[in-house]
Amino acid sequence: MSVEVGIIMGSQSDWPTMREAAAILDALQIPYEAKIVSAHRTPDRLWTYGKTAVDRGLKVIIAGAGGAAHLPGMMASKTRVPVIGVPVQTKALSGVDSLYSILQMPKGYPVATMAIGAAGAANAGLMAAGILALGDAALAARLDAWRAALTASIPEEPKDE
Ligand code: RP5
Repeated sequence: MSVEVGIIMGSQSDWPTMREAAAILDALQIPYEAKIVSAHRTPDRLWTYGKTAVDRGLKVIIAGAGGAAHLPGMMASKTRVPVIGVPVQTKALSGVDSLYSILQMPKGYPVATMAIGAAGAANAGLMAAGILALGDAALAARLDAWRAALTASIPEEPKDE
């Protein structure tokens, strides 16, 4: 079976964040590919990735970038495969720049935008899992179990640490 989830990011420096999405996919036994695809530094790579996404069987693309984070939006403009955007935290503006760049898409080209940073990347993995689980009962069961385990791990009362 072909890989159904693509994780793309603008730079190697985004990987520590985007690896959180990969960790979720690993935990749920969802195959994925991870690629560096920069809207500004490798625009031809972005173009080809978007142009071939449907034919290659991708069902969800998770795209993370920081700063002038045009990667998720440009990918959404190039393919109808759903794009989940992850705003990577930046030094200069703490990722608010990334968030606004990804979130404020014009009508017609949506990007499902997550929270800034590691939590957003993990949630992108879970969102991708939820989408794929709509048509995959075994994955749905694994996702339900993952969620139940998280709930079970939360204590009822706080303790001194
Ligand atoms: C963006 O610029 C990347 O997504 C990254 O978050 C940011 C900084 O990239 P590097 O200068 O670390 O390669 O394109």
